[in-house]
Amino acid sequence: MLTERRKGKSLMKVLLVYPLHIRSFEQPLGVLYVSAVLKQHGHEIKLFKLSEQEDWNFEKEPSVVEKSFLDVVHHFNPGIIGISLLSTNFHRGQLFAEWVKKNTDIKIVLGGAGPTVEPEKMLSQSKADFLCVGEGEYAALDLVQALEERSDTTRIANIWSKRNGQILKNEVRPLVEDLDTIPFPDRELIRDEFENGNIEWTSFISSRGCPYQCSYCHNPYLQKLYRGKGRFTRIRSIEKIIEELKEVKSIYSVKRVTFSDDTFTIDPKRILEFCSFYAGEITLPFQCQTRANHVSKEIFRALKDAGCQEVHIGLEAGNDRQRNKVLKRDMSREQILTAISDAKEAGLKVATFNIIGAPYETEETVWDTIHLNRLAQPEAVYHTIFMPLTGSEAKDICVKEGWTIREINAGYYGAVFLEQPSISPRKLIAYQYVFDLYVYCPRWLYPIVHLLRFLWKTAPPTEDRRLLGRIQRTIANQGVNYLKKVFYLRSDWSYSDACKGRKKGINDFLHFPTSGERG
Ligand code: B12
Ligand code: SF4
Repeated sequence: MLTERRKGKSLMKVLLVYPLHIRSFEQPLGVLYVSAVLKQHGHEIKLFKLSEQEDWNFEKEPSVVEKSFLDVVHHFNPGIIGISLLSTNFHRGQLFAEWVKKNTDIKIVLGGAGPTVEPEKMLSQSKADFLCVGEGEYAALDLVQALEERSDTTRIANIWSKRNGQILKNEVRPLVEDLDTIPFPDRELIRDEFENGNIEWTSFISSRGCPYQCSYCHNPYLQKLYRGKGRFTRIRSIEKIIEELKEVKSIYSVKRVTFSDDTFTIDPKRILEFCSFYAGEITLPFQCQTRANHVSKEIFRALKDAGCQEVHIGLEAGNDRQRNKVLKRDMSREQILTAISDAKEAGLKVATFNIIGAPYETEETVWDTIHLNRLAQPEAVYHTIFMPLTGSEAKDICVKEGWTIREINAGYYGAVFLEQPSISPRKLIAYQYVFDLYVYCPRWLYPIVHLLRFLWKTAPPTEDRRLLGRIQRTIANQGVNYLKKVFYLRSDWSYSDACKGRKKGINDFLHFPTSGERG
């Protein structure tokens, strides 16, 4: 039976799918917010997510996930299945939808950052019936209720649908103006993750909508999508955030807190006030991310006094042209260096975010990024490979230039999705491999790091099991792991999942281009 009647209310069972493993440092709040609103209106929700093992092996053994997923579908018997996707895991969304439709005629809706920027592609190239563009809480509610009442589902704001092979589109509804009106994310769906100790850093979000224009990010796309639909940057009240923190702290075992806001210090006055409340009432260590032009010594001191341990700051590119003209970061080297030194002076650990392989990147500009990090000496450097995400201006540049863009079906650790003439995929992968060694090793060790980079650049793909290739990869791996151990011992860092991967062997992260593509 798809729907039940309870306390006079008609309930629909909704199975939400998160096609990844819940990470210990950041949880998928979007899907938990959707659940909270549906539950508030009486619907019954279950979450299907992957175990760490299933996530690692997904590409090799999807049938294992298929079986456990279909078991849940048969037992729970939902009226609709909602799949939360980023652009990177659309292929997983396609599989889940296929598994459902192979066995049942349950309706499927896709939602999340991926479907928001690529609705046409994701709806037409999957077996889903509906797709939610943008904020999903109330759109999902309207869809579920329309299905339940068997009323028209084709005119719901944000919801696109498919009928006879045609895609029926709808505009987005105004943004939720007062974020305080949305119930707290439904963390009951991931209670097991708290109980089994997987969640190291519990995620919260205190604002939505970043006002900046970075060319590689989806925010400028959202700004256009929501033009005329309300204030884009919205901030929750301090009272509500503190109330949520207290509630979560009282229910689950919370060790540390992550604020998933794009720019946590977007409103400097509010953040100072927030810090004083947090220090008095919450007293849990936390981390956040911000921009170098939205901080000051005073803010860093306040963050530190409130219990902040780490701040993540976007450095992104050392070369001024790359940073400001291509990536549109709108900030100077001086701003970045000052922010990092102020944060360190306040006693905070700093991690920088860096992108390599953005449009027009060359070896020289990669070195500019290494040098700026060497100057700044943050405690950690996250160095990811550029992804030409649909909806971003940076992807438009790549398309205009006629460069080859590959289907994005993995994260940006070791996978290259853009081929441009100024730097080859192999070179990029090799730079990413040793990037932090260049930042942290003394210069006299550079010849060894260059050698390791060369070995990695020319290493055969992992599938190549010939002895020589294996030896080459092993030397590169052992060398890099050894130097990282000596110069990059930051095991208590929040992005420990990435570090765990490093310990396992960097090969696990790499998607090698074929040998013909070497630079
Ligand atoms: C926390 C986070 C993560 C977490 C959790 C991911 C998640 N699904 O939430 C982790 C660590 C796993 C993660 C990983 C990555 N991330 Co991330 N991440 C974020 C971050 C900072 C916050 C997400 C969040 O909580 N947002 C707040 C909630 C309220 O918004 P939301 O998630 O979009 O959800 C709303 C709607 O999308 C919708 N919705 C969401 N799910 C569903 C489901 C249904 C059924 C419906 C109807 C609606 C719906 O309703 C929600 C409520 O309004 C965002 C930036 C941001 N501000 O969103 C980036 C972001 C989502 N990440 C991004 C990227 C690129 C990545 C990585 C690829 C990076 C990498 N490592 O390579 C990986 C992906 C790894 C992989 N294997 O696929 C991009 C995605 C762009 C895109 N086009 O897909 C973002 C938008 C950052 C950016 N500015 O570019 N990330
Ligand atoms: S500051 Fe960060 S979240 Fe904001 S537009 Fe730039 S990259 Fe996106």
